[in-house]
Amino acid sequence: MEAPRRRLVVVSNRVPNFMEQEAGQGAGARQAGGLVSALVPALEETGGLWFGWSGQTTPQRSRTELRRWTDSSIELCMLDLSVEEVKRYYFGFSNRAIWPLFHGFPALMVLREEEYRAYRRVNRRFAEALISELRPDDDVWVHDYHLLQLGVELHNLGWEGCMGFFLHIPFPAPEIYATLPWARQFLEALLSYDLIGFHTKLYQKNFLETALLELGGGFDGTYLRTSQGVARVGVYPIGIEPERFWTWASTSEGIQRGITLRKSVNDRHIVIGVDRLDYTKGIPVRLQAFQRLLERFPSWRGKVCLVQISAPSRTDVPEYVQQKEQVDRLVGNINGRFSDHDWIPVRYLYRTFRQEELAAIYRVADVCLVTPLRDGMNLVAKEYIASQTREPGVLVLSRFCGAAEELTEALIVNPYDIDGTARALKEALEMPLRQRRKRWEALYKVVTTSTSQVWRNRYLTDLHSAHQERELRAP
Ligand code: ADQ
Repeated sequence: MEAPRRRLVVVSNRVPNFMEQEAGQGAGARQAGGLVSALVPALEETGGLWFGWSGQTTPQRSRTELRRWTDSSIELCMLDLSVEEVKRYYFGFSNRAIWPLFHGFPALMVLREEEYRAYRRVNRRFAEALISELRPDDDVWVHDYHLLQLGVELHNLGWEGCMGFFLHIPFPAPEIYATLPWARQFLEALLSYDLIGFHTKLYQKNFLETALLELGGGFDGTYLRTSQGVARVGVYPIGIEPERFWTWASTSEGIQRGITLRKSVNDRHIVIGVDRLDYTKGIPVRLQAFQRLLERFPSWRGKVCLVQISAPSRTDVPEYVQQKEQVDRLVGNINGRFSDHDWIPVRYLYRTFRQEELAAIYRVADVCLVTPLRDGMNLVAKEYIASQTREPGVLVLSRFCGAAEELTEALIVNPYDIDGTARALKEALEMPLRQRRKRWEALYKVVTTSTSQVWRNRYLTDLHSAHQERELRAP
């Protein structure tokens, strides 16, 4: 069903880097991430606005002057943050408190009151800067964990229009969430949105259980009603634009790139891993599982290469520095132990690729090994499936990512179980074509049905009806 055409205002921590790409600085950089390609078509349809941090910093907090960039259909509107704000709100509270907590790693959570206060202040600054840009019939769609409190701040400034929130990361189980000292404030803040969206039923269930425990009230299957407010709560698994990946992988350039990669490993089997270098993505356990394959099944020695592509991420955060050191060490150990004069088992590329390049690499990979310890959705799994042909490879997928709720025909593994993952990897490498094709056809159907377009249209349709309901209920 097509959503009605009102102006869409997307708010996220960062705006897409269209300006850099336009200036040619984006050469070699990622052109469009999952979120950008999911939302840009909707913004283009309605002449939309994307609002967020510019990525620029000022030495001190200064008067907010918005930066603007526009093309024929999309407007970017950005604010700068001070060095201190970025340190406390972004690297601090967002990425060292909420990120580990929501991914179920409370022991990695670094809690500092001044960082929480900075988080609140920056959410307020976003609201103050955004409110003057809004028109009464805009649809405001706020994205992700950096801006959980933006809705309540907009509300305090008098915004009564349509406003939804989507969480791209998991929502943790109630007993884990309860370790956050400001647990209640965040729940109350979320209730100012008309619609709260999650990737999976599990995250929705975790949120509802938490909210009902903490705030009381009830859920009727659509609306959560508590003494603190009412919000619609729903499940919207994000998808990709599958035809883009298929097309990229099929261009002559893509095919050539695939041939070059295959030749470079002397036609050996290729296992691919692609992620941001993040401790939630399970890169060390993936390397260990690959090592276990070589240990336990020696006939695979010399016959398979793991190509691990890791995009640098949050390199200023200590946990990410440690993760990189661990990955570097593991790659070195495996290669030192198993390499032969004509074979290096792990090829490790620590950089960003363009999505066209990734599509070509996905196409020639015999196995895609996706092993997050916890991941909101994981788009790489869907991109891999979209890039395959009638001679498809096999997806080995962690049960702890959102994608596992939909991609049930993948070989599902518990990434903590290194032996089990190594066995699944062997099974994937040895799977006969008929079985690969059967699994892939089922997965391809999911990926081409549950696309990014379906995701945003379903979300926006529900957002409108949630807002209309709220208006009807208003005194
Ligand atoms: P991410 O944690 O960034 O997103 P993911 O869903 O895997 O994770 O998306 C990563 C995107 O970056 C993919 O489009 C992938 O192609 C791209 N990418 C990864 N490594 C790359 C590299 N080396 N070079 C270039 N591109 C690379 C968050 C949540 C996820 C959720 C998404 C969308 O953490 O769980 O799926 O948002 O909601």
